Amino acid sequence: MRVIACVDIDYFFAQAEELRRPELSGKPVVVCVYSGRDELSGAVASANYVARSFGVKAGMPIREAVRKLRGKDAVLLPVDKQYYLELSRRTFGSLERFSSVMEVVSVDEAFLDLTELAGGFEGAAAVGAELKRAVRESTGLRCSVGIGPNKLIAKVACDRSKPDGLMVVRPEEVELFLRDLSITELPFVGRKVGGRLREMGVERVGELAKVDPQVLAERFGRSLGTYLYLASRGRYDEPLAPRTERRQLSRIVTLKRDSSDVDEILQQLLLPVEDLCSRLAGEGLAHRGVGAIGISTDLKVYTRSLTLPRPNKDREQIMRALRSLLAEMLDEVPGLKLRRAGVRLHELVRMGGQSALTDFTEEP
Ligand code: DGT
Ligand code: CA
Ligand code: CA
Repeated sequence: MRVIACVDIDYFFAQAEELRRPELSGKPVVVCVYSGRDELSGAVASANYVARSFGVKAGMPIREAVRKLRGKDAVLLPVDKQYYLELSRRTFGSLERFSSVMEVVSVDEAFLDLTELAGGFEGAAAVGAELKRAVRESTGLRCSVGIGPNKLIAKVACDRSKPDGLMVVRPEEVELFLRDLSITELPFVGRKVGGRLREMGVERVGELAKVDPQVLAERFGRSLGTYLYLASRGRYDEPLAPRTERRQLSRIVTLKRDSSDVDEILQQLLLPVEDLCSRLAGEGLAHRGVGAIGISTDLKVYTRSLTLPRPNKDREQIMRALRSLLAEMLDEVPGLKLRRAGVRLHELVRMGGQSALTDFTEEP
C-alpha cells in the first residue's frame, strides 16, 4: 500500500505577485499573457481568489476579465517567467528531503511517494502539514496537498482541498470519496469527454463506475475507455516518474520502542546505512550530504542535515554524522521521543571526479 501526495501551489502566478507586492493584498490580481496585438489582447494565466469571485478564470481573454473587474480596483500584471521558475525551484527543492521519489509534473505541481516517511495513512496528515510548512518557510507560498493511495486520488483530493488545503483519502474511503464527484473532476475529463458522458446519462463518478467497461472502450477507444473505467474506481495507478536522476537515497525504520537515546537509535540505523552504502557502490555514486530523519511519537517530522567536506562512501563517517545530527535534534527539542528514525544521503556525485548529477538545492 503506497502513500502518495500531490502538492499544488494555490493560484501560483498571481500568488507569486502578491508575495512580492504586499500592497496587492485584498485586490483582484490577474496575471496575463499579452499577445501584443493590441493593448488588451491575450489571455489570463492566473487569477487570485478575489478576481475569481468576480468570475475571472485562467484561459479567459484579457478583455473579458477587464470587463468583469471594472470598478473593482483590480491589478493586471504581465507574466514574469524567471521569477516564477525561481520560486518553483525553491518550492520543490524544499520538498526533496521528504522523499527520494518525487515527480515534478509542472511548474507548480509535484507528486511525492511518502510511503516510507509516513509509514501508513495514520501518519499521512502530519506529513502533509509538514510539506505545506516546508513550502511556506522556503518561499512564503501557500499550497494545497492531497494524499491518497495513488496519484489520481492524491490529485483530486488536492484540487478539492483548495485553497491552502490538506486532504487525506485513505484507501478504504476512496469509493465514497469518488462516488458523488462530478465526472469533470477526474483528470483528463474535460468539456469534450464530459459532454459525451453526460449524453450517456453519466454525471457522477459513481455512475461512471457502473458503466460496462466494454461500452466505454467502444465509445472512447481502448486507452481512454480503460482509463475511465479504472479512474472511476480510483484504481488508475500510474507509477511516479521522477524527472531527474536520483538525487538522494534514504531509509527509515520503525524503532523497536520509542526512544530519545542516541545510541539506541543509532544501533537500529546500522543496517539501513549499510544497505545505502551498498546501493551507492552499486550505482557508482558517493555523497556529500547526510541527513537524519526523526518521526516523533506524535508523528511530527524532524530533519537535520550537514554537508561533508568531501564526497564519501564510508559507513563509519555516515554513522558519525548521524550521531551528531541526532544528538542535535534530540537536544533542541525538549522531551522529543522518536518512534521512527531514518537516514538520508544526498548531494550525490558520480565517482571519478565528474560533476554533480544535478544542481543541488541548499538544505535548510
Ligand atoms: P489553482 O491551482 O487552481 O489555485 O490556480 P493556479 O493559477 O495555480 O492554476 P494551475 O495550477 O492550473 O496552473 C499553474 C500556473 O500555470 C498558473 O498560475 C499559471 C499557469 N497557467 C495555468 N493555466 C494557464 C493558461 O491557460 N495559460 C497560461 N499562459 N498559463 C497558465
Ligand atoms: Ca496551482
Ligand atoms: Ca497545477
